[in-house]
Amino acid sequence: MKLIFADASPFARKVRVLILELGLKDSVELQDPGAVTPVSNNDQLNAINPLGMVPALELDNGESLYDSPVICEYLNQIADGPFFPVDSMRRIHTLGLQALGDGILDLSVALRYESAIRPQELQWQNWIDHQNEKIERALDVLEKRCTQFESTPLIGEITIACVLGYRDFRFATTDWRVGRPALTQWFDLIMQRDSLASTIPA
Ligand SMILES: N[C@@H](CCC(=O)N[C@@H](CS)C(=O)NCC(=O)O)C(=O)O
Repeated sequence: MKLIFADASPFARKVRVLILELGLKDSVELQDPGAVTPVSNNDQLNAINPLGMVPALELDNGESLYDSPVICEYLNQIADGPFFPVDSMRRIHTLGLQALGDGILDLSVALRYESAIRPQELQWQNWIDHQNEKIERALDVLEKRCTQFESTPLIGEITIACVLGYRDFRFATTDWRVGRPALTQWFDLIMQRDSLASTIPA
């Protein structure tokens, strides 16, 4: 299998963390296709994911899988892993937590493109403010919910760790830890896992 990824992508990090957690490191070749942005074109990536986004997984039979929740669930399935429980409500809860985390990432990545790529004269402060408010609200929900997170992480917890890592990486000036002591404590603990510690974006 081949994972098309970017070092800075928090969605790709989620998949890389799962690869390590599931002991699949030797079964997945990692390939960085170079710059991936909404305004770049990468024929090799487009052939695997028509949406032109990372991560994308190319299977040995030529089939491609995207996006990160689908890839993670596939890897968990082939390795018979514990990250997507079958028990119905635990499964729904962890998928919900993953959705919340992916939502924060979608907003954060869009804001990153807005500030790093979009020409300054086209940037829209009202839009930026509203995306930031959504993120702050979602982080407040995580502060309340984190005391009930699974003690052995499922896909939801892995996603949230990647969310907070991405906030540190790209948005360090608005520190998410301020006013969120429980989430800070939870993050310090989960970051002791090798899979997360060895994939910190830099
Ligand atoms: N829903 C997708 C989101 C992936 C995504 O947004 N990836 C970004 C990099 S972090 C990307 O490829 N952006 C290029 C683009 O928007 O065209 C997933 O979970 O994999």
